[in-house]
Amino acid sequence: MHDRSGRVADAATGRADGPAGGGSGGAAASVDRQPLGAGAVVLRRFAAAVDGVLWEQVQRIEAEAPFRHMETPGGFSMAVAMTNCGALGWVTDRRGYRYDPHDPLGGRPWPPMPTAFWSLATEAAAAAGFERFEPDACLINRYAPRARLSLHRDADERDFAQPIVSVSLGLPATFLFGGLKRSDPSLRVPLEHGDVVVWGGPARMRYHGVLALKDGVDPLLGRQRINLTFRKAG
Ligand code: MD3
Ligand code: FE
Repeated sequence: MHDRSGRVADAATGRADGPAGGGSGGAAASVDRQPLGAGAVVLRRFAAAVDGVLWEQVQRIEAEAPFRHMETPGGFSMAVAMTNCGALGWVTDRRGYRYDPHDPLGGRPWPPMPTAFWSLATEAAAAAGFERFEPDACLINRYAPRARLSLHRDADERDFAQPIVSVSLGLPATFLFGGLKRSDPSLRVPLEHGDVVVWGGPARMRYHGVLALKDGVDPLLGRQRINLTFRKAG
């Protein structure tokens, strides 16, 4: 499989070029591809080479659009703190879940999606076989120790044929990958700093969540986990 920059993903060896190795010349770092059932693939450490830029950009975004604990329609405060960048941002409040072009805190547009975010997300999608992914929303989740995300589906986007790309930074987490029904058993998947997962096709509507974060200290991010999820929402 080739993308525009001529990078190659080798289905036989299960190795693909990482984002730092794209383009002409230069030694391409490779990353592991681990299929997670139909439609989902873990690209181990795919974002590790650009972690410094990603973390720097998260802090820039946070200065403009701070992390906040949003309220669910049922009146609970989410354990995970969230912000967004890109044309659309995912929000929840007493009125429900939706994508909004404006940050409800202050009413301004969400910060633009940094080019480093866009490149990483589209390269990861291409490595998983989605060549035309054009994300317009990036939800940024921040987990402090003990924060968890209960089992849910992502169903507020317009086109479920579009994949979702997720990037894990900081402390490791255990991801729960369920089935199409809430009661289906779930697979436990460890996700570490730099891991990227592409969820598409039959995996797109599966229930998923994150177990309570274990305390620890990440060398770059400290006592937290950040997850970037890229979506084509509009
Ligand atoms: C599987 N975030 O923001 S990313 C979310 O680690 C969310 O913060 C988790 O679930 C996190 O909605 C998990 C992985 C993920 C994202 C979307 C999916 C897995 C998915 C959509 C469908 C299936
Ligand atoms: Fe989700």
